[in-house]
Amino acid sequence: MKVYINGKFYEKNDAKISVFDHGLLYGDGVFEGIRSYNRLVFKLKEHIDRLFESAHTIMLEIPQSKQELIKAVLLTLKENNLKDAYIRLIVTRGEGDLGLDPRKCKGKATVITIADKVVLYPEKFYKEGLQIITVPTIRNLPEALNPQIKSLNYLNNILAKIEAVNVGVDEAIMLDFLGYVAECTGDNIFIVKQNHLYTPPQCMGTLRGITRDTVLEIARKSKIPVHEHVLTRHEVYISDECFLTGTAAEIIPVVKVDGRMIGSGKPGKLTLSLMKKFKELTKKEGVKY
Ligand code: PXG
Repeated sequence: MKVYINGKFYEKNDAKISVFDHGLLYGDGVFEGIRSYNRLVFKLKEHIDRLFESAHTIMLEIPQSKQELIKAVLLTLKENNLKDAYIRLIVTRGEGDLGLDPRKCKGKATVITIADKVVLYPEKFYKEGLQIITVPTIRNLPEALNPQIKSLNYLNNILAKIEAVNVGVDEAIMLDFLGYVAECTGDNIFIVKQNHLYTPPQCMGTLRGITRDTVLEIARKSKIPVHEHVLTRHEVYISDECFLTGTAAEIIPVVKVDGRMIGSGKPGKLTLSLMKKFKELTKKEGVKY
């Protein structure tokens, strides 16, 4: 495997950055997770735009232009001869000293692109649905660390993941600071009630996921009424269908939440139809390499 670091390719074992990099010392940096399907990179522009937005807010100057980063992603995929891949784009503050002051990082930001194969969940869960729970750790407050910033500081979500894994569950619902459903640790959440689609609004401690936006777009085109609306756990429990969305997970049905069966306990009709439409879209849309 070849890894791109600051304009050069390195073999996996030689792909190294400094222990003084503030990405490691403080989680000071931003990232994106991107997917390609059959040599087409899905929603590449949207991911690059979001990376630059995250960087803008944390005042991190990305040394390459958007076009150059797009090139780096495509080149990494070609170098690794990957047809279907998961691409991790990472930009850290770069090498500094042991103080957290970003001004101590005198050089340029570190830009890393890794491309690999990924299977997040076994096929069984896509067919039978996932069981999830609500965990005690809440999503970051927007005024503390805004969830819109895809920063290298994912401890908030990792704590929630640990709480789920501790009781033998693979994914967790995180509530926002008011106790409403925000999202899962690496996925957005949707419910279906009487053929209407609901998902929490992005302002309440929820990442505006690119897969989330794609699903909303597909639903609107299919004339399914969609609502970006605050959701309580009760509304999730009594929903007809529930599913999660994310670049890595794509669309995955949920059949049990906090021990409550969702709908019939099987992946719902609308969920299955959105999964199918999403798959079709990934086959025809994207940047070729
Ligand atoms: N919510 C959170 C908190 C995320 O981190 C999503 C939703 C889905 O967004 P997209 O744009 O992908 O539809 C994410 C992003 C991984 C991994 O390796 C995945 C994400 C984040 C961190 C790691 O599985 N997903």
